[in-house]
Amino acid sequence: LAKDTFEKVVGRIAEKAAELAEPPVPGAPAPEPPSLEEPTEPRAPLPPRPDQVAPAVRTATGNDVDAEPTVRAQRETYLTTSTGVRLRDTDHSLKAGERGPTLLQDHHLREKITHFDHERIPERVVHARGAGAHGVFVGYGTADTVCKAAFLQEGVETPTFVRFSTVLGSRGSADTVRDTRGFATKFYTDEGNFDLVGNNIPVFFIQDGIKFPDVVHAGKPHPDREIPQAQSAHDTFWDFVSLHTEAQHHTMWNMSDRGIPRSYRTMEGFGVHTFRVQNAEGETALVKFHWKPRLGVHSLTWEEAQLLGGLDPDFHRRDLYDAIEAGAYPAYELGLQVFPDNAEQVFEGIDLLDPTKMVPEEMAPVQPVGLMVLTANPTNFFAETEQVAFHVGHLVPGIDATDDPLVQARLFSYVDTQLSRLGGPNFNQIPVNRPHTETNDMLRDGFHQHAVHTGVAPYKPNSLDGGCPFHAGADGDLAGVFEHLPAKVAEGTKVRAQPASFDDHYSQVRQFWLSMSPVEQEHIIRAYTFELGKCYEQTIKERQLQCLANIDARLCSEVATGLGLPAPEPTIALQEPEPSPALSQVGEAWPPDGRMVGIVVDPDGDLTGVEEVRLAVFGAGMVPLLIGPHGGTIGGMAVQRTFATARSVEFDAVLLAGAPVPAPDALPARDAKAGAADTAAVDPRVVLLVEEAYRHCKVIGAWGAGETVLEAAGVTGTPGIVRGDGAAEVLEQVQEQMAYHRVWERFAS
Ligand code: HDE
Repeated sequence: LAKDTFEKVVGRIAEKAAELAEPPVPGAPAPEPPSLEEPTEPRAPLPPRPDQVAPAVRTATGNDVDAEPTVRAQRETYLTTSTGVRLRDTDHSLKAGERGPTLLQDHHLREKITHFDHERIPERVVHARGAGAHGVFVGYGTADTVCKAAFLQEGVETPTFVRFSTVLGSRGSADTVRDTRGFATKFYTDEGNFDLVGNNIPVFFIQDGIKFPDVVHAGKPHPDREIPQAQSAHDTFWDFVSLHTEAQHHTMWNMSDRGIPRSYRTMEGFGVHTFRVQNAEGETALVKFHWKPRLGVHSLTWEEAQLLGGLDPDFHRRDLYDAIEAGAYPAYELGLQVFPDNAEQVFEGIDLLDPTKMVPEEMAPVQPVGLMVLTANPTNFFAETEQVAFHVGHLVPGIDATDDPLVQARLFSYVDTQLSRLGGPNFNQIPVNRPHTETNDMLRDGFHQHAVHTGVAPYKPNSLDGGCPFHAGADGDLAGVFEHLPAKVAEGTKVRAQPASFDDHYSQVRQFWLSMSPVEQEHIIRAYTFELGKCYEQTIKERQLQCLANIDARLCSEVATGLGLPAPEPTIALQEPEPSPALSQVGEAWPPDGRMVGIVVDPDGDLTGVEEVRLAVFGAGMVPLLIGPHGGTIGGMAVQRTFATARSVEFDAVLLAGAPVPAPDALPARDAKAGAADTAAVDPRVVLLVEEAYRHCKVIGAWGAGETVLEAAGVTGTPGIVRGDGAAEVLEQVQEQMAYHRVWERFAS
């Protein structure tokens, strides 16, 4: 179902792109190369490039944004003031003589500078750094038995906007830090907007929303020096999570490879909370939402993540935009875990209202209900990605929140935060936030009011505006009408307390640990050792080791050894939960779409087969990047990366074609490895590329003289090194192995 839907969506996008592309005029002269001078002839503003044409954003009244005069931007050929008066000079301020002081009456200068002074808005208090994309969601109709929401019906297509994010860092921080990732989706459904504001981790640090400022203050930089940026490897974070032990489950996920995703395209998403849904017959059920990436779940290695923080802090953004532009559309299947809506709201002993617990997929399989394909990049980052405002309370008929105390607080927080972030109560009028349905909300005035409301009676009941707007459903037809799903409220006294079922903070953490493969466990040990090693306070390290002792003795003792501290005994009886294989990322084969393959070539070497390999890589839906000693072209093929600009972290696999490139005089080659052939002459940047690709367990292929580079880098004869006589044969084997993301055996060696 997913494959068919994906192909249908992609087919339609390709048709649209073909329509937008200008047809070539037969016999037309070749276009003039662009001039290096500043253009002087007036011309209409440049339209967005075809790949930037976002799905039509309709306004609240259902019009195309382009047709709506209030939101039209920048149409005039000539420069104007913001009030539309044409200007002939924006380069010089108005002065009393050429060398004189600037005059206060220069209203163009003041307008330009004042607007600039106010260009920034407050960044999000959490999830400040993000990347967005437009998409389309197609329902399979399989959710019908539990949920009547119109967008889940079979074949219904719903435009979406997704924003992925890190949590702790500022807007300008690096993408690849160890952190939770946000995965927030706005569905512009025919019944109004539905926002699924999830994360890539299915559990949360806290069980009650009142603790949110505490966990965020602990994770953010220290208030005195404002360091460290965008990371949890510091005292305040570990102080909090070691004292507030319900955070241990989320923290374990952060310390695992899930904390450093390879790409937003290879990340799962989770609604975290349990939601209540209702079908057309009025029956209710409890569900948890899951996003499953079509390309599988895949992560960076820690060293890659650190290198990327410096080499390409925009790595995840770039990866998302490039993949969409290249037509390798990221796709995610939406799935539901379904539980009976019983009075206790407990499933097989797991309290469904406790957001620090998840339900293993082996106990409640994730049932696919639709597919989302991300098909277009934003046209303007600020207008769309920055101004998009999500809210867990944006619900549609058939979906409601539960009494999970975390979601209850979120229902308040998301509107509240937009008031200061977007400067007033009218943020739902911003194009990216507008529903694609019609609205009639009787909300009036306020900062940034764009609508020119008619009528005199924005109140109900009224007779002056003919009683408009009317209550929906008054005629008994409840289709498309939102109603809170009736649920019995627990009886009791007002208390600041939580149920005893929330008290188990360790059994699922141990389950996660036991479900990991040996390689993944090793990564977790290293992550804890690194993070605690960055703390200064001895007591914090000791306290966290105590928490680890309550999870697993080996985990605790290995981290303790790394810290040079004794491993404590557990303070609780460790349980032996069934492992959940679905939690591990290792072992499955995945489609290759959008993977990056670096091809190292030497202009003077043997280029036989390189062009065929490039085309075959492209044909397989991957991105071939030619790496040469200089830019321009080699053998008629465009060079995308030079030895100076390429670094191993960008590639999922490396191919070595032709002869090894001799080191230029300025860069002395490394000493040849003992016993190696004539390798001293290989360019050291290529040697580094191969060494790193090897260390990060990527597949490396070489043919012909390219094999000399393997020897120079000392990476001969081990798993994931493919040699062969011809380029095609090597590529085939490389592709087979790439499906598993990495050469996992190599980690163990
Ligand atoms: Fe959020 N969260 N959150 N959160 N959250 C925000 O809203 C909040 C929580 C999540 O790309 C803020 O517009 C509270 C869980 C994402 O624009 C703010 C609590 C989950 C995003 C806020 C939580 C999330 C946010 C900051 C505890 C996973 C980014 C700016 C009760 C299910 C959305 C904003 C985007 C953003 C509050 C806990 C996901 C302050 C009070 C659990 C993906 O309103």
